[in-house]
Amino acid sequence: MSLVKPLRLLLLGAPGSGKGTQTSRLLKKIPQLHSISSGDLLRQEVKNKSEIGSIASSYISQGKLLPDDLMAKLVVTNLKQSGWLSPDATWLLDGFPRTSIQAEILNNDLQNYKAELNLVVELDVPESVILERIENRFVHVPSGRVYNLQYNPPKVPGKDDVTGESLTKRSDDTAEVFGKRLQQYKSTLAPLKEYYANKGILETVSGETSDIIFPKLYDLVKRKFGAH
Ligand code: G5P
Ligand code: MG
Repeated sequence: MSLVKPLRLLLLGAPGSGKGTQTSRLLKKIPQLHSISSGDLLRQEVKNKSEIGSIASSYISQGKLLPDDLMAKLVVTNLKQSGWLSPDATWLLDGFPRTSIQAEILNNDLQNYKAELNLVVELDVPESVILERIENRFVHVPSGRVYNLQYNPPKVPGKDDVTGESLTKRSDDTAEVFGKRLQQYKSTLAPLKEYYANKGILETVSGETSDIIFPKLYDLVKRKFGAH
């Protein structure tokens, strides 16, 4: 699909709701789309043993959110370095902003470039199906590609389909940390949704599986931004 106007999309959703999965599918369908996942950025920092990485690893393994200003700086710097702070750029954010303070900081920065978010989609997936998904998740940290042993297993066990490099488990993909992440998500969601509802750009798509959600998400983007 080609878009008739720039799309700047935020995907909201509980841990394991399929933000990364939907991002990969959209990237395949919309050639001009780019994406940034705040969690992937942090995991790369941890892997590279950077200063931010050493701060991030303890927050992540405890299922706690990093400070708002640090997250905003990390993501906005990345947008800038990628050359996407322009009114013509089309991109999506996965996992940031996830507090209303982060949303305000981001909005102030994007306003300076006339590149504010113009669509926010909440992925609404029943809690009951999520835990099993992440207990079976393996990730390829350099690319952010995700696998699930049942749902989308790698072609060669333990290896990334594209690079052949080893897959790893996330430190926060345990039942205990998942519980904390879910609580955290619920406690910040209402003000965040209100922030974007007030801007008139909030939509929700619901479903038990990513296969049910994707066509709804794709149709929504097509209806609002697409040519064909
Ligand atoms: P992240 O990395 O942003 P979460 O917790 O928001 O992490 P997560 O876990 O990455 O979100 P997801 O991307 O929504 O989940 O889900 P996914 O990876 O696509 O799918 C989950 C699994 O299910 C995969 O194995 C996939 O293959 C499988 N799957 C998908 N669809 C289906 C299906 O239909 N059926 C089945 N059976 N399986 C399916 O954040 C991590 C941490 O980083 C910090 C925090 O510490 C956070 O906890 N952080 C931030 N801190 C502060 N502010 C921010 N903005 C921060 N962003 C990150
Ligand atoms: Mg993810």
